[in-house]
Amino acid sequence: YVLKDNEFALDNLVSSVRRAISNRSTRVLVVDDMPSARRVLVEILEAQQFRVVEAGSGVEALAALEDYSDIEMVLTDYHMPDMNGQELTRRIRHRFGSDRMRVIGVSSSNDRLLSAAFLKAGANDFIYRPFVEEELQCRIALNVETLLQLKQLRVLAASDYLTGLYNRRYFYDQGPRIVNECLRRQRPSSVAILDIDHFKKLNDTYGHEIGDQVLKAVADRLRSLFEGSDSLLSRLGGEEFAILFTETDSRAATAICDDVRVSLSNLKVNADDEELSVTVSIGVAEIAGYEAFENYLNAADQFLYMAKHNGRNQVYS
Ligand code: GH3
Ligand code: MG
Ligand code: MG
Ligand code: MG
Repeated sequence: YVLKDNEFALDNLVSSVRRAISNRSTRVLVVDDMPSARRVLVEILEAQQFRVVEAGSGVEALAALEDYSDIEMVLTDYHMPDMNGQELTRRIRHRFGSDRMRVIGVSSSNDRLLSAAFLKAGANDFIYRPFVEEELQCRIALNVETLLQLKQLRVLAASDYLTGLYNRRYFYDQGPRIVNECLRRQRPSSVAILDIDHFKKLNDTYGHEIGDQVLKAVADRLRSLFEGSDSLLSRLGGEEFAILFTETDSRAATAICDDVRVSLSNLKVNADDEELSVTVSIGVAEIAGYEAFENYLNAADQFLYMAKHNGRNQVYS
């Protein structure tokens, strides 16, 4: 029983620390036409370490959302001269999904239909004035918790379990969007597929676990090579990686990939008592038209095949 109690206490501690951290990183927008009413909410939020922005009307609130891209929660009054809280909520929902922006309606208790009006417009929650401070805090905390959980889900859904790089799903999800942005600005982009040479032999010789260590080491080297660049790096699966280069034509991408190839061939992986090394082959294709994203990946794959066929440890484009 003592152990259970301790576990519980530790759990509480961890979650309260996490709450404090996440509050500090959450920016909240408070919207009310009455400065005194706004003040009350701002003080409660600031006492809980939230970073707060204030707006005195719906129009000001929409402007604040333009100015502060990190706002994740809006507390809004209903009755305001230029735009009521329901309309503001509707406009916010038009731009931000519930997974990134929480909206909590606040209004005086005379009109009990307001909660439904807010919820129908897309609010996540509602609280009547005069509120019980603890209830308000709980509702805010629950919404912050939900934001955090959704963020964790997004990260998990986008990452490769073994290497921590972006996974195939994220690459195929974001790739076309990034490419279209480049095309719109009439800038080239390029895609590369990288495949470790004779990896099956390494697995067969040293075992799967050591194979995994090598995969992680290759991923870490790739991550450090592309740190701070705009390139999108991902593990497509197995011993295959893909890189999407923005503002880069095939000639420049090929040069970068050749540096990558050399860097990886110099990588030493210490596994058991051995020092292992690998080589990679890379295929590069430029994206300059409006074909489907997969077609460019197929083109890169064809070049990869040529690199393999012609002896491996080289870049083809
Ligand atoms: P090539 O030079 O032509 O690319 O030869 P290869 O042996 O690298 O190519 P092949 O596609 O035949 O083999 C890839 C191997 O990668 C097969 C599989 O055992 C191994 N593999 C795939 N995913 C994983 C993984 O997550 N961990 C480990 N350790 N091995 C993996
Ligand atoms: Mg009002
Ligand atoms: Mg392969
Ligand atoms: Mg291979």
